[in-house]
Formats: sequence, structure tokens, C-alpha cells
Amino acid sequence: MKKKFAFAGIAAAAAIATSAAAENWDMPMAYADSNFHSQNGKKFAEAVGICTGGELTITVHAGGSLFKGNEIKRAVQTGQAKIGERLLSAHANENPLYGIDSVPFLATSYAASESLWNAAKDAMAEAMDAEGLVLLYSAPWPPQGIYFNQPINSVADMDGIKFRAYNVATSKLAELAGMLPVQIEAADLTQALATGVASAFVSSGSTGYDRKVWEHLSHFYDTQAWLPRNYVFANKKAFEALDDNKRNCLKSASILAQIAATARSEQLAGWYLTELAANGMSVQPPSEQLAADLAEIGQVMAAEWSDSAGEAGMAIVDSFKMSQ
Ligand code: PCA
Repeated sequence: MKKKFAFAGIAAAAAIATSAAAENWDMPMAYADSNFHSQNGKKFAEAVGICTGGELTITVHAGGSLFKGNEIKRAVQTGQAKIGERLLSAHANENPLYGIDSVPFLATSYAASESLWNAAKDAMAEAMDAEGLVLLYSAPWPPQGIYFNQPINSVADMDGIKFRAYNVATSKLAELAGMLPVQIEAADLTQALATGVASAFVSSGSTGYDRKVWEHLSHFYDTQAWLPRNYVFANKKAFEALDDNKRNCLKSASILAQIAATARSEQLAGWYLTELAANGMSVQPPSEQLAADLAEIGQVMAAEWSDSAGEAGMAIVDSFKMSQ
């Protein structure tokens, strides 16, 4: 009897020790709960929970519900959230390297996006480390096309259109095309289109589908201009305070999450465009004139990006180009 009691005592002490060490991290994400990035983030969180035996649990808050897209990086840097996901190209004004995935027509396929990632990832992780962030994984959006509420056959047709931008590059593209850019998070896109704050934007079929843009816009031009990436990162102090087991679980779940989200993105890319068409949108490649006009704008933007990113940026682009 006495023995049994002692054993129960040890078990209870162990249970207390377990719960004292257990941690929960909130994970703000900016895009729709149903979006493949968000769904993948939830599976990543589940994998971390399983791997750590519940000692590190991650709660995903999608749709900008905990922090809005443009607040997430700062929130993780300051430790208000220990982990989060952000479209880093939206912070290219802080470091041009963050905009490497949004240089028009530099990497326009999944294979090229993967090569660019391989060329850039070490420098990216280093830049993030200097900001108190640990890069965990990254996955591409489907190729970017342009949405309008009328047929557009050349850049001249875009004059004066109010254009929703999601990062520095998309603002620049709008300006060079004679449009009027306004920065809006994907979560606020439907509202912006409904109220006329914007009547065009560049994005993937994925975001057009998530936001049901066929309710407001009629044309999608499949320009396949670039594949911007979302990045998942942790607060460095919080990451380093974890024991080895938890850190290893985060790292291994990240490897799986990156592979899974990339595969899902590619799998869904064509399906999204089919859905846009099924909901009444005209989905087509750009006319020759439009493609040529956009290529010209792309060249201006690529040159500007190289200037701003300096030697380090160019070294990455060179090593990417060598791999092609
Ligand atoms: N969707 C996001 C970023 C790129 C994309 O395809 C957006 O439009 O905000």
C-alpha cells in the first residue's frame, strides 16, 4: 500500500514537471483560414505538438486575426508572438534581399523558384538572424497574374487605374504602368474591391479564389511574373531558450512543412485558374503587346533591384542564373 502511494506521488510530480515545461506559442498568419499556406501551417503546428509529446504546442491564428499581415514580423521580433508567417517581400524597404522573390520575370516557374530559394536561403536566414528572427520554412504562392474589371491589352490601357499592391515591387509595377497603387492586405482585399478603393491587382489564382474576386472583377491575365514566398520564422530568443528536443522538432517539422506547402501550391495552381473561369472570369494569357510592355517594366525593376541589393544580392542572382 505504502509502495503504491509512493509511486503515485512520483507520477504526480512527473506530471507537474511536464506541465511546467510545456509551452504554447501563438502563430499569427495573414491569409484566409482555408488557404493552403494556413492549412499547411496548422499541420506544421500539429507535427510539432506530436513530436514534442505536447511539450510545445502551437496555435495558429489565420486571416490576420491575432496580428494583421503588416504587424506580424514586428510582433515576432518583439516576442509578442513567438512564431509567425509573413510575405517577407512586403519588408523589402527594410532589406532589399527580402524582395528577391518578387523581381518580375526573374524566376517564373516552381523549379526556378526553388533554385532561387536555394541560392538565397543562407543570406536570407542571416539577414533574419540579425533582426532577432530564426527562419524556419518558406513556401511559394502560385505564379502572379493581373486582375482587372475590363479587358486590358497593353500597359497604355492601365492608365489611372487604382491598383491594390501587397509589397514594394507591386507598388513600383503599378507606378511604372501609370496606375495608382494602394497598399492593402489580402484580408482587406474584398472590401477594397467592393468599395472601389482598388479595381485591379496582381496576385495568384489562389488569392483571387480565396477572396471570390469574380464578384467584382472580370479579367485575369496569366502573366506568370514571379512566385512570391511566405516565410515562417520564430523569435530568436524564444527559439534559443527551448531545449534541444523542441528545437529539433521545430526544425524537422519545418522541413516537412516546406516540402508539403510547395507541392500543394503547385498542385493547386491550375485548379485555382479553372475555378476563376468556372465563376465567370475571362482567364487568358497576356496579349503580345501586354507581355512585351510588362517585360520592359520588369527589366527596369530588375535593374533597380540589383542597384539596391548591391554585390550580395547580385551574387545570389548570379548563382541562381548559373543553376538554370
Ligand atoms: N497572394 C498574396 C501574396 C501573393 C499572392 O499570391 C496577396 O495577394 O496578398
